[in-house]
Amino acid sequence: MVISTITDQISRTVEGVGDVLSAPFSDPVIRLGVTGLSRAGKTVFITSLVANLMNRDRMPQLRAASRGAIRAAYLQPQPDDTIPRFRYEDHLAALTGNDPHWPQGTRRVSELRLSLKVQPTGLLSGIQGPRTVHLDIVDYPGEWLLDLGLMDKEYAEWSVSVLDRIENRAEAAEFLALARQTDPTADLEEPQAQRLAEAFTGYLKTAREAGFSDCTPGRFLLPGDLEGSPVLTFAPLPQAQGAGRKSLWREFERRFDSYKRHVVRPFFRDHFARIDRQVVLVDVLGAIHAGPRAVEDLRHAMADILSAFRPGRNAFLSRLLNGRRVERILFAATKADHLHHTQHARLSAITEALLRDAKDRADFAGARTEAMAIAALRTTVEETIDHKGRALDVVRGRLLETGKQAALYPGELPSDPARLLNPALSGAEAWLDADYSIMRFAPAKISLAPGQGPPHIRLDKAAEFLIGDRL
Ligand SMILES: Nc1nc2c(ncn2[C@@H]2O[C@H](COP(=O)(O)OP(=O)(O)OP(=O)(O)O)[C@@H](O)[C@H]2O)c(=O)[nH]1
Ligand SMILES: [Mg+2]
Repeated sequence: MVISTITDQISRTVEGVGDVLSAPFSDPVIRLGVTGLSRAGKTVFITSLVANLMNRDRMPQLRAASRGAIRAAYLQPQPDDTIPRFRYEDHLAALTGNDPHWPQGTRRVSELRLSLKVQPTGLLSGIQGPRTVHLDIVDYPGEWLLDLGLMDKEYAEWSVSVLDRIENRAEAAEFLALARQTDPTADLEEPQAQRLAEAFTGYLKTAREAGFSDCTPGRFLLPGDLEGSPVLTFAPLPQAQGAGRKSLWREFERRFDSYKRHVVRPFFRDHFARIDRQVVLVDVLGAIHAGPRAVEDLRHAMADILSAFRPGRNAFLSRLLNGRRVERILFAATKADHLHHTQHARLSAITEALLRDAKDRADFAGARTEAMAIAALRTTVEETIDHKGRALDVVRGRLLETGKQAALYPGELPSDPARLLNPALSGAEAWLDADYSIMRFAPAKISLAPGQGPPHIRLDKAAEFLIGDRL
């Protein structure tokens, strides 16, 4: 009787220990942030990455996959109940269904948990069963990182710097005219506040379309649920002497603080500060195609975005991170399927050079960084055609607009990145000695064999860099 109680207790204790070890909270978690400017390719990247981690035949460069250590990969409920789930199934159906098309743009943060069952190799392989590693993927707009610059600023200081910067921009003429007519010391009238905010938002939109990257506050462009709320109803105003408590100026000052407290701070606290690994997607080809000004703007935008990975410079972020760091950052030039593979190394080199400034200034000590050219979803096949007696390496795909097949020769990228970056830096209007064209391809109709994910370029190499060491 006594003995059985004792053994009972022992077995229960052992069971208890086992429970703790295998309970979800003790499994290792990798939090992977996926960001980039609007249309950089975040949604397509996450969809294809997850599909290719679930069906791994196209992932030879992910070593855990090629040596067979990943036994299974499956979706699980994510850890954060209040963040929208990444709509993986919808996006995959869009990309790989009968009528393949690109997914819609995303306006909010979203999250997805993929769990991997991994069999340890080496010494432990004989003794240990498979363990579970959770990969929590967070999709967030790069534009939101730009708001970090607001955290260390007061409204007055922010207003002066914005008004200075946009003084000579044609896109800002309408807003500036309205701001000049406004008496900031007059009592707040909500319709007037709304007109100012609308004009300022209008400026931000056209400025972004014109290629300017300093378009903050970021949530004015992607308001989501906050659309129309007071926290987004303010604008920069000239410094006002003696603005009273009920004045427009004071109210805008209060709303600016509220924006920092209720919009910017929670994003950095709840999402950014928890990221272990980060991929920054950059549409370098798109910018090259748009011309030197777009390349220079992209360079600026990336420098601003990457300052978020340089916490030492920002008191707010340093406090928040408290010594924590992103361990690895991948800079990926997306949509490389527009180029024949013979040019991929040049695209990587240009990407690396484009970000060098930002990288050099950023103190990434402790974080490993790498640049590569990838395509999350390959829409083309390669061909060599005869063009006026010369062999030309092209890619062929289905055009988005007409559905017709077309061959694309996008132009030859220079082997020395400076040949692109210098004219961009010195304000050239057009490329002098070359022309870069681009076509928009639709996703190709594909039939996937069992075990295969969607076709891609170097997604496996990207995955190896981002998570390979933890599998
Ligand atoms: N050819 C090709 N085009 C791509 C690829 N990835 C993205 N694109 C193109 O880029 C567009 C934007 O891709 P998304 O993944 O929706 O970009 P996003 O960063 O999520 O965009 P937002 O959610 O609007 O910020 C797509 O509609 C495609 O036209 C790729 O691997 N190959
Ligand atoms: Mg998206």
